[in-house]
Amino acid sequence: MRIDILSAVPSLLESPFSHSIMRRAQEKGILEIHSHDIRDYSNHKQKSIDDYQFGGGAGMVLMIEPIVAAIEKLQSERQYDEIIYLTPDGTQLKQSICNQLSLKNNLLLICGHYKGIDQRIREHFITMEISIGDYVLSGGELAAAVLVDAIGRLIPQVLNDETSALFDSFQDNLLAPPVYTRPAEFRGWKVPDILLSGHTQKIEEWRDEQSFLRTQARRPDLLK
Ligand code: 6GU
Repeated sequence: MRIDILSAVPSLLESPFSHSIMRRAQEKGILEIHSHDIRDYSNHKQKSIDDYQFGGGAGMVLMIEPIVAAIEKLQSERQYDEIIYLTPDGTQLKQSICNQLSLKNNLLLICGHYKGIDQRIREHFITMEISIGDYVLSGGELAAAVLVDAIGRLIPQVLNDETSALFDSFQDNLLAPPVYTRPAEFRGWKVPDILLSGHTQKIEEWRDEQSFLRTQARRPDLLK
């Protein structure tokens, strides 16, 4: 999979993909991430990319020309399955959306800033609008990083058997069960006996039960 990200602050996107699973996915050649600076597509002398909004009001708006120039340059090089705008008024991200997007070959993500991007870009180029939750971030970059991480780890061969996404919280609408590691006792706090028993079948049943109880207690909405 190849993911292109258009941003006014591309340096915000460096670290999130340079470690751990995202880094290994890129080293293995399974995932390619390319960030692009909107400013590189500005025709202005001062390389400006934002302007005051028509009708008045506080806050700048990212202008249409540099973003469209960037989108069309990238589109001339490959066909995108989706062009996704990260915005707090988008569809709220869920695991099911991540699962679907992990099957695509080429995604283009657009990060907003300030008051957002000119509405005409949304109407004529964007195919999906995604929010990562009901709160406002100062820009779409951190949301893009969340989306890329959530999608990237689902691409076949990115995770191995041990880290398999099949056991994640949400993958079957259940939260993950509690986990423990050594020592088996710390300050008198013991790991549940069942996990030390070696009974694979019983352990699996215990985990399923814990998943259910945890979901019932914390996220009853998922069980409906
Ligand atoms: Cl995608 N962008 C911004 N700026 N804020 C957000 C968001 C996105 N999702 C939740 N809050």
